Parts: sequence; structure tokens; C-alpha cells
Amino acid sequence: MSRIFSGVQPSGNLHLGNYLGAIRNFVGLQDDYECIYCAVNMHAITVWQDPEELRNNTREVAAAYIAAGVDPKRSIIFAQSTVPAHAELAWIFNCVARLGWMNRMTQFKEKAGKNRENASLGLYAYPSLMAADIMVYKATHVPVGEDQKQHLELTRDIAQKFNNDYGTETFPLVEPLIFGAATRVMSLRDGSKKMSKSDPSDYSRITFTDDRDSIAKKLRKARTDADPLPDAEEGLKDRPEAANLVGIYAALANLTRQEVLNEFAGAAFSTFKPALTDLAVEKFGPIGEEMKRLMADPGHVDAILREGAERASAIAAPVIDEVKEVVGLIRP
Ligand code: AQP
Repeated sequence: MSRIFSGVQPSGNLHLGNYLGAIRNFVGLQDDYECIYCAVNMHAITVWQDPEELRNNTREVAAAYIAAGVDPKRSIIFAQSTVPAHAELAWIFNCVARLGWMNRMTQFKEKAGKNRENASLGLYAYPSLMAADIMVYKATHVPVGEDQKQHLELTRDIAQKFNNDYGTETFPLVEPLIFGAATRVMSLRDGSKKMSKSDPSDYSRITFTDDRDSIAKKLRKARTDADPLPDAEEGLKDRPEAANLVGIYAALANLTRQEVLNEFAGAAFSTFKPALTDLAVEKFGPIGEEMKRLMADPGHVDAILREGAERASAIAAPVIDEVKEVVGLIRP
């Protein structure tokens, strides 16, 4: 049976990239798959998180899923830390994954930056925990943004090595699902960097909590070049900021980039940016509003997370038992 797993880190500043690259895609998949959606709070603490904010941000990720259209009755929504099997399998995977594989992970290099010696061991081992998140449910498909492609390839490598080492077929080989018109939304301040929660500039991203005024202000200040929009996609080559804004418009309007250019060819950014603002307020604004409404009743969100944890644990328990049996780890 095909099963989906995906997660978002509750590290604050949930943004339009998280929505267009991942969360929005979660919704439609509910029709064809059994879906498990997680707030990956153990990933979040690989860099410092204020404990109270972490608790709140964990609820916020769940509220964002629901606001975007994930149905907590059909899909499982829960927090990673409430199903200990993730951490148990991650340790076993730490013993399967090779240092050479981890050394190739570009996200670690980007996030650790120049001060690599001072990065946490957890940040380095992050992809191994991610592999465990997916494999503890024997998930077959993972909807993610493009930046997670390398981690999913590593998940396949770890699963395959486990199966080979122990001569079993315990784990399936997972497939990434990277789709939609905006699989990599870029920063509004720098078209060469992805839109990110951890960017120090709030002007680099549109967040779920932004109202019309802040969306308008951020798009007004968004970096662009001086040329008008071209009439064909080739004209966006070497214009990363223009390509990004057209891509965001296309994703929000469910159009192709070319269809957007058909409408706006020759337009200056002084015309295009207000049109994009209206569209973002119309399509993304109500999701943020619904998220805020859900956050006003934390008890309700907590109840959904508790029920999700029970359902997720019921799937994970036999898998971790099977793995321990295969590895020869005595069970309680
Ligand atoms: N800019 C983006 N465009 C498209 N998809 C994106 N995703 C993240 N940024 C973009 C996708 O959102 C999902 C959740 O991401 P995450 O919480 O695991 O964090 P991340 O990928 O490390 O990126 P963030 O949100 O910007 O956080 P920081 O700043 O901490 O790195 C994933 O499916 C991801 O692909």
C-alpha cells in the first residue's frame, strides 16, 4: 500500500515557500494515499530553539496543515517527539549510514556555515533522523520542496544498505514527490538564495502570519531589475528575481509561467507587484487567517496532535519491533 510521510520544522516564520513547495501539495494527496504529516520538532532543535516558542511553533505547524486543507480525520497530524520510535530508528540508522555519505550533504554545509566545528552533532545527523521519520512508517512517497531531494536520496541509500546488510526486505525504496509550479521559492531579497525561515531578514519571505499591509510592503521592497517583464520564459534567464516573482504568481494562480507572461508581457514591476500582492492576499491570506483562528484554541490543536500521535504510534510500533528483531536488539 502506498503511504505518504512528510514534515515541516516548527522553527518559526513558516513561509510561502513551505506552503507552495510542500504543505499545499499535502492536501490533494489525501485522496490517493494514507497520509502522515508531522511537525518535526526534534529536527528543529538541531539549532537553538526557545522552549516556549518551540511548543507554540509546533502547534502552529499543525494549524498550518489544517488551515491549508489537511483533514485531521483522514490524515494523521502529530508531533515527532510524541512517537519515540523515530529516535530509536534514527540511532539504528546512525549505525548504518556512512560518514562519507553525511559529508556530502549540502544542507549541513549551508546551515553549519563557516563555523562547522561549532555546529551540533544533531545538525550533522539530521538526514539520518529524517530517514527514520520516513522509514518508521515504511512510507513509499514523500512530498517535499526541491531542497530536500538529496536527503531523500540518502534515505534510499540507508534503507538499501540496511536491507542488504541484514539480507531482508524490511524497507521500501521511497520516492520523492516534487511537484507544482514553485518547488523552490527564492528569497525576495536575493534571487540566488531560497526563501527560508532562518534568513535574518523578515523582508526575504512572506509568512503565514503576514497581513495585506506586510505582504504589500515586502513585495514592494522585493529586489528586481529595471527591465519590464518579457513575453517568453527564455527572457527570464539570468533574471532570478523576476523569474521568482513570476513563478510565485504562476503557482498561486495555478497557471504556467508562460501564461503569466502572456498576461504581463511588457509590464513594469510597478504594475506586476501590486497584481501579485492582490493574488497573494486572495490565495494565501485566508490560510494564514485560518491558522491564526485555530491557534486561538490551543486545546483543540493539542487534541488533534494527541490523536495523531496514537494513530502514528500504532503504525510505527510493529515496524520498530520488526527492525529490532532483524538487528538482534533484545526487546522489553
Ligand atoms: N524556499 C522553498 N521553496 C520550496 N519549498 C521549500 N521548503 C522549504 N523552503 C522552501 C520545503 O518546505 C518543507 C519544510 O521545510 P523544513 O521545515 O524542513 O525546512 P527547510 O527545508 O530546512 O527550509 P526552511 O523552511 O527555509 O527552514 P530553514 O531556514 O531552517 O532552512 C520541505 O518540504 C522543504 O522542501
